[in-house]
Amino acid sequence: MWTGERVYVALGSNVGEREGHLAHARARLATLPRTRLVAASRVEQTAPLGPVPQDPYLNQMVLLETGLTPAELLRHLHAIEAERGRARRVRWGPRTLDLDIVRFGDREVRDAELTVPHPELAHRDFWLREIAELDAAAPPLPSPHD
Ligand code: A4P
Ligand code: MG
Repeated sequence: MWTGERVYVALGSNVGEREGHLAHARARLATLPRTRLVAASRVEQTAPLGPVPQDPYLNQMVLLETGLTPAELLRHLHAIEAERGRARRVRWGPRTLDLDIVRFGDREVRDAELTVPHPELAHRDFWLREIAELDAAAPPLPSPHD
């Protein structure tokens, strides 16, 4: 029986071939070790958030089930970002591909590399919409406490 945890990963792009960057990310996430891509939300265009003037984003959320640890998944996400030429220059600045771990099962992680759930979760309407869409497509199993 599959025992992976449900993980929500946010995809964002506002530089270059935005659709292509998202498609690359989906394909790579689907082939990570011990990982299954369960569902993907619609892609939506969103106005840039934050202090840096920049072009609109394409955003999407995918639902994974994975046996990777949060730190292992983060390493893979950074590798996938690098494949699309992601350069880390300005925080919250324009990027070819950004991959964020929004939720990882029920875990709470707070270390130098990773904060989970993602601190912006409550402030991004499009993430909340996308999560609802994924949960409708693949309803979570009832927890043992329900
Ligand atoms: N990190 C910590 N927690 C996490 C996590 N939950 N998931 C660390 C992924 N990474 C996490 O990230 C810097 C470091 O954050 C990573 O090395 C990792 O160790 P980064 O991607 O280099 O920097 P960033 O993306 O500029 O910063 P941050 O805080 O991740 O910002 P966000 O939340 O990604 O926001 N507007 C629209 N419309 N749509 C967007 O998607 N995104 C941003 C960036 C700004 N404006 C946007 C959007
Ligand atoms: Mg990021």
